[in-house]
Amino acid sequence: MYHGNHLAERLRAASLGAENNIFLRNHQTGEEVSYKAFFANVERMAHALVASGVKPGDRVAVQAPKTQAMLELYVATVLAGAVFLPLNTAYTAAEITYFLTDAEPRIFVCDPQCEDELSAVAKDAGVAEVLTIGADEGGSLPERRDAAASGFTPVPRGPDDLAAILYTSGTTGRSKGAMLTHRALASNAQTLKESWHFSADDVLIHALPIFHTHGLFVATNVTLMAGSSCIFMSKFDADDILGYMPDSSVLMGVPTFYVRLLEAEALAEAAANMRLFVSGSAPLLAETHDRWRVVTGHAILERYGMTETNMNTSNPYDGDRRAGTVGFPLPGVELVVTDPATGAPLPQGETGVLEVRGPNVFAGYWKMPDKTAEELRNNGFFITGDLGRIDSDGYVHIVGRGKDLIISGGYNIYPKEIELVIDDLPSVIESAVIGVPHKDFGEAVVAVIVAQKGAAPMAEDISNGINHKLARYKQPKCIKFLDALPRNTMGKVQKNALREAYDTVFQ
Ligand code: MCA
Ligand code: AMP
Repeated sequence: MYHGNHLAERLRAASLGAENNIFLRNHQTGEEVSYKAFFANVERMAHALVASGVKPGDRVAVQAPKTQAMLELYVATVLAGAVFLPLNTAYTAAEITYFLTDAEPRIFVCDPQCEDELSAVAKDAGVAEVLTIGADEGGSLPERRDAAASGFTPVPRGPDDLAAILYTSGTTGRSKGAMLTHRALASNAQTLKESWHFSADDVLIHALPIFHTHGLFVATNVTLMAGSSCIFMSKFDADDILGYMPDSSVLMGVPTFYVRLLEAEALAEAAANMRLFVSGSAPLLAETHDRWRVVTGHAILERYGMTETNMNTSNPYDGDRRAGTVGFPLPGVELVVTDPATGAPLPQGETGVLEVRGPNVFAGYWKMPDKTAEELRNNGFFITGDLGRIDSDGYVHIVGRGKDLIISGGYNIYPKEIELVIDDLPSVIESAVIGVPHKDFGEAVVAVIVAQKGAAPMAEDISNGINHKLARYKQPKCIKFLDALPRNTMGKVQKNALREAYDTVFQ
């Protein structure tokens, strides 16, 4: 086993001696890319980054389509000792402005189609250079890669050096950059590879976006670290996935993937030879787990993670994968349940806040020492904000969220961010944003609005007013107007009452 510290070297180690094995089959182009070809491009890409002035510790920000070139950029950034900072492709220019200003990247890579608009944004944020990667694998960065020399000696990095920053929405409406070290990412990928029995024989169906932990670190790092192959799809498509299943072994997805796949008649036959189905990022309904088992004979393996911690718990590979639970703490991860008021550990079986400690935990929030101190204890435990309990068999159950968070189709949405934008509209006095059950997305966003007297805006006016400020997936799928928001005696908006009132709007 390879025990180096450098994430890029760890990701390459398994394929050394087996360089002609296929790393990636590109759904768009049909091309098969060997490990040798992939890492040759990574090395050239690293030269191109250095030629652009990227130095160790510099951030490389990217909002680009899911492509092989973007994966190369990820590994090349880490190889060059820099810090990879991927951004959701749904973010608007207004949202990108915040990230670039906060993270101060050396370069920003975007879709050529957005180059004009985003170059102006990047310039205002003080970014030195803007490069592009397009959905067709072209763009100015791939051009520079192809012109660069081959071979690249990894820039030495220690286990505590940063490999990536991933922004995660915040309760105050301001996103926080989670600083992820070489140790955190490499150790978690190694643990998952072993826990889920990944090997060079595996073929993973990769249909998740690569700007979040699930698609980038869980799916991609584990594939690379095991020397496995992946079928690289630009986005989720149920029919395409069913078509690939007979020649694949593993699928990783958010619960919406499984809900949608269950609608297909061909599922049972397609899934017959699969080895493993993994779900995470949001709660998988026990009903979905049970139906999947009945139709395919497979028990979906549910696991639990966060941007700040990578993966914390997993149902067992061998053993009972229990519906409605997220399994056991992964090897090396400690998980305790604490009293939300005092922070003291609670007796086994009681419900409280989940806290985790281990090599997987992040190094803190970028440029936010106060936030870091609030959530990361001196003793190394990270306060997740999730509410849970451990049952008598040791299985962890997530029973709710202490934080005011909506998870829609695996994307996290903080109501405060939406409320701030809606409240800013001239016709609005105040708003409350809630998540309610949705068959496809698990939860979906509803905005409840109190309008100015006499203004009487329509739902359409609100949608038009926020359209350019918020990514589409964050925008309310239902808008309701009230004369006043329900409040308790302390004056606090009673979101529970609103959730109850609008519980069935999508049914
Ligand atoms: C798309 N739309 C959504 C979502 N996705 N609305 C709410 N929630 C969503 N998740 C909207 C679009 O803006 C668009 O709206 C309409 O739905 C159709 O868009 P389309 O792109 O066609 O959607 P889709 O392809 O059907 O996408 C649904 C999806 C996708 C496949 C569920 O959202 C997805 O891949 N989700 C995975 C997210 C993920 O990777 N999360 C991991 C985070 P309009 O028509 O109005 O324009 S990492 C994490 O959470 C932790 C660490 C962990 O444990 O993994
Ligand atoms: P993120 O902001 O992407 O880091 O989302 C992390 C959050 O997703 C966690 O704090 C949980 O609330 C939620 N989450 C991830 N996996 C699961 C799961 N299997 N079950 C329930 N919630 C989950």
